[in-house]
Amino acid sequence: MNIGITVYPTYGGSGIVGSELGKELAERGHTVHFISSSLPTRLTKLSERVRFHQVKMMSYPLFEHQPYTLALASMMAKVAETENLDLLHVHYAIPHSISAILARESLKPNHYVPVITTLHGTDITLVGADPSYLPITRYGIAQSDGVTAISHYLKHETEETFQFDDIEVIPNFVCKSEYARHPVEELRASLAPQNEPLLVHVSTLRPVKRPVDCVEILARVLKKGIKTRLVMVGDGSERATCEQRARDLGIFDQCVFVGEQPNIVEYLSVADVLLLPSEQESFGLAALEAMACEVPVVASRVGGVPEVVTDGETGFLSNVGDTDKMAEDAARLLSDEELRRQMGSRARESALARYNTDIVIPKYIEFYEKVLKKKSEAT
Ligand code: GMT
Repeated sequence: MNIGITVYPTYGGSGIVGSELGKELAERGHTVHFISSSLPTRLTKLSERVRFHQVKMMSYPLFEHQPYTLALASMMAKVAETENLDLLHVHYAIPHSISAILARESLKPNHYVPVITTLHGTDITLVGADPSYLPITRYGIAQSDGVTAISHYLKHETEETFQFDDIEVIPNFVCKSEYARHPVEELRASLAPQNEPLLVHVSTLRPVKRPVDCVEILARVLKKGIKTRLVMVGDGSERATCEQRARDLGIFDQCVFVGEQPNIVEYLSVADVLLLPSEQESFGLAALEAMACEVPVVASRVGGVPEVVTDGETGFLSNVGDTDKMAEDAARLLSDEELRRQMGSRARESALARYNTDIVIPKYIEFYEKVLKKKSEAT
């Protein structure tokens, strides 16, 4: 198949999922055309089967805001026509579905390019549900030729908010060879000079991830007499607040803020516990990636997280903001190596049994075929 994929190139899990999906599809013999404002961060290698088409935007004094949705639609239509795309698959509904629908309609009746939308989370629960975007998000979903959601939770939320239920749940995935714990002694020595156990948090450090809770958890674990350090991977608006809170609590020296990192697996390979205290999480890709690297997860019981992390088996779940309980769980894991090892190995087992690429990528291919078949039968 000839597949067009659009993602947010620089920010968040939906871009990672779309990019990794493209790479996996190319490995299975499909040709993937990424259509985006810049090269998606995980897309380091382009090839004959993985191509990139940059959306260009003309600036004009009249435009207070540049109309990216339209520029994206134009590029999608151009690529669909010149590369004879079989379908357009967009990740995150706003505004990608709308652009794709415009592109599809602009090419009719010469070429019908079906639009598949994958819902990732805040495109439904936060941004899409806001009155300023709700009607157009509903339109984008309803007019798509196929819709998938990354968790049962998100499917349910979409049904509730948009009264739309024709949604296939296709979860996020990990590649078992890429996401595996491997020895990274040098990194461990630099992050834990006295061989302290490490709490690790990986996110875009936005308010919805509640990264400040990680600092609160660290303070409570230290109070219990467990020497540990906190590694914060990623960057975002809350970084300064986290740093300030750590200074206020007098534990700044026990924190390492490493910013955005290209090789997350290395940081997961040194982690003893992953902290994910999010306010909202439709899936929790960071939890899945940690689990694949044998890291037990201490997370909030929100959204799709309980579908990924089994409380008491592969990690521990708590109510949002309950940093006392999260600290208790983290301390329990840090002070019991056998428990940590058992939970870590169960975590990898559980991640690979349900979310390995060999299981999930074929689901996307089957879904594409189903949508294409439905369209060809209708014409
Ligand atoms: O967090 C967002 O605002 C959007 C999105 C993203 O691009 O990171 O996150 C969602 O998609 C991820 C990948 O499918 C999921 O793992 C996250 O749980 C989900 N975030 C939320 O629902 C807050």
